[in-house]
Amino acid sequence: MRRRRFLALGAAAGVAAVPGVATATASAATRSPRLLADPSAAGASDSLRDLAARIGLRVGTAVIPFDLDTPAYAAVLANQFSVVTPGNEMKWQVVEPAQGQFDWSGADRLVSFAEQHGQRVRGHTLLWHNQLPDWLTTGVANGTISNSQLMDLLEQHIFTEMGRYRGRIWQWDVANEFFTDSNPSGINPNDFWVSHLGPDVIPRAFRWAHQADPGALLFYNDYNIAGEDGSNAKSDAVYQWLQQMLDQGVPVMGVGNQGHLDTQFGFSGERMTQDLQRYAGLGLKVAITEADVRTFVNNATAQVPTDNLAVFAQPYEFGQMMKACLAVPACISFTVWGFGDADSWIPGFFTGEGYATLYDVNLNPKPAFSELQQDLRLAATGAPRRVHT
Ligand code: 9MR
Repeated sequence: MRRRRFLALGAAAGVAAVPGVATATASAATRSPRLLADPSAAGASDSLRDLAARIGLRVGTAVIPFDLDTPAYAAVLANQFSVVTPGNEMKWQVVEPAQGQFDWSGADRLVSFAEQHGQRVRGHTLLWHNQLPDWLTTGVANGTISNSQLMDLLEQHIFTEMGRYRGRIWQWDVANEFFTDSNPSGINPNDFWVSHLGPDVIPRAFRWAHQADPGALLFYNDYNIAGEDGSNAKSDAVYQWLQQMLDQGVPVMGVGNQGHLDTQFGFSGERMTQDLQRYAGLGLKVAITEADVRTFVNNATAQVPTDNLAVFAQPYEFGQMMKACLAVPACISFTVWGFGDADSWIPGFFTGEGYATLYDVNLNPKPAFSELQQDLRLAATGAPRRVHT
């Protein structure tokens, strides 16, 4: 009963069910920025999105909707990418800053940009310990929100947000970052949600999400779960948990490996391939969801690497991630976490680091861009045959 009420609330907010996949293949007339950069006779340009399209892959990026006001930013976004993820604008803290008061402005803007440019949307994220609204965390801390009310609020949140965008989101990151970084790894008992509601909150969220938008691909998303840590313990734990979830009929449909790398740490592209393949072996889709590769830089403004070798290591690691995705047919999207160094979250979070994206601070493509383009070109067309005479 309660579920129906929440669905009705979504409808009352004026949100009709729109077939999202259909809108994602918008007509040529609505894709004009791309057509300007897509003049070849074959109808396929050298953009990341067009090369990837030839093998059924989508290339995405996190977006800051405010940046759409900058024409150069909007042009790169439209020309190069076929999936968008709101970096922050679908998080609970942003969409419901005061209880019962909603701000969908950033998310709406991004979804409509995507639909106008033949892009799909990755929704991010419904169940996470971070970027929760103050009214929620304060209420839980001071006891005015009980655990059972917290569960109801989560259910309502999922139905409200997914109901609003029902049919227009390709993949949803339903649950984000629940596993510990220890060896062995497991669901973090100290996580905000798990400590209050127990680990069963995660499968519950997936079941609600499936009811709220039955057409959306529902993802579990985390970092260091495909080749990034030496032990692979976190990947093992996530894999076992996914097996359990699927055995219980929980509608988990995909695994997102974030792909936040740093040139100072080891990383195995081969292991990433194996881990993605292993998830795919469970019948799941896989995706790289937040790729970036950071390194030490001179300062946060110019973001010039301090180590000469970093300009080789950075594109190499991007290329290794792309090759892992390309090798696994179930890998349906490769998303970077912002495409320009000026917009990246890295300098604000990692002292002394930056240079983490595909474009420099002036929005010029870097070697990492060429690396991905070359990988995609080879994947799309194959190497030309040798001529021996
Ligand atoms: O890019 C996001 C940044 O603007 C926020 O300040 C930050 C808050 O934690 O979250 C960033 O995005 C995160 C994503 O939602 C989940 N994986 C890690 C990302 C980087 O922190």
